[in-house]
Amino acid sequence: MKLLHLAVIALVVIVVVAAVALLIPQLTSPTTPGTSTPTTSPTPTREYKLSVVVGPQSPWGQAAQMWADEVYNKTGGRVYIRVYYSGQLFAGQQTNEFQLLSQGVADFAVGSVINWAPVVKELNLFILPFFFPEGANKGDIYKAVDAIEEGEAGKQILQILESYGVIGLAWGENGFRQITNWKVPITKPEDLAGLKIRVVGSPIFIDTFKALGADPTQMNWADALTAFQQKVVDGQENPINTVIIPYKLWEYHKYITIWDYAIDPLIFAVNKNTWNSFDENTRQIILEAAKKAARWQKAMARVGLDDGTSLRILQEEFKYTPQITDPIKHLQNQGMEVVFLNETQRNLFKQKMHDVYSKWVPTIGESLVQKAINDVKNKLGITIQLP
Ligand code: X2X
Repeated sequence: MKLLHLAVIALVVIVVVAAVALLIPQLTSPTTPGTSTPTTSPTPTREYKLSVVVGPQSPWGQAAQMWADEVYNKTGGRVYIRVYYSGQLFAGQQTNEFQLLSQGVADFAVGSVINWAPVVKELNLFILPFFFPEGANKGDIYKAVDAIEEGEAGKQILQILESYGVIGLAWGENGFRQITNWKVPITKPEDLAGLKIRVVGSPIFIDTFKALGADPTQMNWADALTAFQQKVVDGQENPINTVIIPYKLWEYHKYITIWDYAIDPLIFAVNKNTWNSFDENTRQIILEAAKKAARWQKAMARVGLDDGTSLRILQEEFKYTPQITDPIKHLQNQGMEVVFLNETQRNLFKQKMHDVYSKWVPTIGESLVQKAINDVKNKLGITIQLP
């Protein structure tokens, strides 16, 4: 009798464990805007890994999950992509992400070009300091980014990625990078003198900040918040909607200067072998899902900072209104002092960039830089002047 009891208990335990194991993929794949919970029962053949540097509090991380959810839903659960947030796949060393993707350790990534730029030198195009023109109208600078991504320069960049075994499916955006610090409002290059600034691992940042008289130090994002907290560094630079707000940087820094000095596009990408392993129909689903998530994500990165286009995209196409639609006001409400640079002030910074351009334009490739200049000229009629 005792034995029978034990057998029944063991059976119950086995059934419960099996049920929980089956449920786990759904539980760890939260629904993001624009997606719904899968209706078909999942039969994933294996787990695909997607790498992202930030956490789920950023629209960058949320879009990665949105992409994964959409693929899962549209393939009826056949393709299950697990999002590894906050650099889990590369143990916090964010400049390693591209290699892991190109080797297939990660199958997918929503990656920042900045983190990939140490490997793919051409990607430094986007971080050429003060390259992107403000233009005459609010939002022109964003149109210049689109012109390059959709133009000849963008096409060449995607071909270059492919030669490394990485297929770029859609362009998202971390955003224009703005500088924050706890010490002084920055209105002119001299204000940066001696300020310790945390920068990302691409060497162009070191050259740029040294040329401005600052004291740059490379650090992974995984270690940055502690460094801000302990004032190991005085400042940092990152985009407002995707990093500064989600990570509440006002808790460390009082001052922010909107100087749009570098753009950080994201690329929704897949390892080439992984891509080739899918049939045509599945590839189409993955591509469409990437485009949709990237469109939502790019609008989230720009909302309240462009000419109103992004808010319209979110509301009309996605039936989604973000919690914060006026990010600048939000920063001010949190106690930040926001400095805007006019064109003359911005030019004072740009004029200091001569040596950075002499070194980096040849590294990126003169012809690619020229293609980007032409893309902007052809689309917007704006002529980019190099320092
Ligand atoms: O590390 C950064 O500053 C971040 C989060 O913006 C990137 O991954 C480039």
